Amino acid sequence: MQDILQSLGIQATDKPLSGVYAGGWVATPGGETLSSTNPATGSNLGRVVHGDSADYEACVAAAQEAFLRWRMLPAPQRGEYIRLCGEALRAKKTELGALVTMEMGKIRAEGEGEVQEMIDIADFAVGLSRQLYGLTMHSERPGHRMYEQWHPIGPIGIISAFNFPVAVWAWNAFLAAVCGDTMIWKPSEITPLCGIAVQNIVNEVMEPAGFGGVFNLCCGTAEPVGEAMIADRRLPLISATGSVRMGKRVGEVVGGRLGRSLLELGGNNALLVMDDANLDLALSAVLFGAVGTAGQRCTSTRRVLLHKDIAEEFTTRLCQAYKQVNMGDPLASDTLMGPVINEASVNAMLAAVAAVKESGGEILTGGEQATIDGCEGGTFMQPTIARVSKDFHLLKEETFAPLVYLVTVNDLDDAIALQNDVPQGLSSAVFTTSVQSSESFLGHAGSDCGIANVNIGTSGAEIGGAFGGEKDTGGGREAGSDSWKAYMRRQTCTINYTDELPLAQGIRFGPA
Ligand code: UN1
Repeated sequence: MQDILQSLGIQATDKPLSGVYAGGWVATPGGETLSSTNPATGSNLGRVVHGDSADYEACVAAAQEAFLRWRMLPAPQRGEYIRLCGEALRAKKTELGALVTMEMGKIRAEGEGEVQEMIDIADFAVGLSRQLYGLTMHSERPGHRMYEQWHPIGPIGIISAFNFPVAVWAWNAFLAAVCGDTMIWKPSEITPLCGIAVQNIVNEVMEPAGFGGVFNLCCGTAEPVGEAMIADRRLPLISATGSVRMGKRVGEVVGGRLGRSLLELGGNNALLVMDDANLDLALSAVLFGAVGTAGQRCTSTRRVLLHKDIAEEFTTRLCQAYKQVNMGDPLASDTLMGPVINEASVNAMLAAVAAVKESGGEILTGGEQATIDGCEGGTFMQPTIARVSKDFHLLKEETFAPLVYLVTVNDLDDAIALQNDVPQGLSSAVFTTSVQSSESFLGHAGSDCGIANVNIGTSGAEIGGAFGGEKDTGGGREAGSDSWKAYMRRQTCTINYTDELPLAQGIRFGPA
């Protein structure tokens, strides 16, 4: 473990680490010192000193200064730096993946998968750096040309969550960087070491070129860091990932200053299994979607809506599959599910399990806290299947844990209505071999989510598509497609190359 930390520039000393990078590491930040804990063992991975208001100001100053130079580089040259960041990540994929596992608790394959997602978005951003296209329009006036162009928007703020402690930063940071923005990152206070390690990796590329201030880091809690960021008019865009409660606060404060926010909040993702589905596929998808990352993805499968004709068979097979799930130390190669992040998550899940029982629902498997040999201090919850009725109140809430609800439905319309009848709108999936059913699910009266899949689970999206959701999920789109537009400002330009000054709409103005 010490080797891994050391290779990521995290020295094993008694001295706490600086959690603030403002164009250079701040030797002694002024905020509190917090420990980072391994959720699988309860052991302390290291201590990190948070930023205070003065450190935050230093980050803004660094980002502002770097912005003036960075925005003047041609975008493909900015892309070249991001290509090198992708290369640096490739060289550290195993180590950074292992740190994600140690600090967040997801298994090795998923930790490395997360770093792969960073590499993928770096590659995407490199290509994008030559494709920041604007449109041209035909002017209604003779001798006039009209077009739109995209400019860097300024230093931006990125607030990320514990469950994807490195990838979600990269989705934002690498796109923003090729777009010409600089940034300040506030990682989750639960996963500061991942933030420090990523900062060290990109520093290898950016510092020698004098561009250290493009990516800045300010570890901290809502006060003083998060609240300062969202209220700060110098940051025209705040991209935030996390709970609906947090997102509402960000949206309110950023909206109050007419800034732009990009919100990626909670999901409550349903997977529909129709009577004509390939049940083997559906089974694997539910397993990965509900058990993967111990149910702590915003895209995790929370509700499985089963057509009445296959409900019993599918339920039996799913329960059997759950019994095979090897829960344990996420660093071990044969583990399929690690711990949940902390005691609060354990308690939230136990409360949901109790509510299932109270409502007359059944816990078909799991439902309890678990102790793992060699990981006695860890926060483990058994992967759990609950069978509930359509009106169970927690079907409308996101419990961020390995708990999936099974509900029986009559037909596709019934399933679509139930799936949409929640406040959240992130991801959704239908398993069917019928064109009518899949097209209905994808049609205007189908899924109301930002992501709608057919014969693919709710989680594990590729970076090439726009990622995000509707309703309480916040409406933002990150990663692929044209999500880059959020990180730039659009300018419409009209050029007159005649000696006349005709007005639009044919208006004549002036002395007759
Ligand atoms: C998240 O949980 O915040 O689609 C992001 C997925 C991953 C990203 C999840 N690519 O499951």
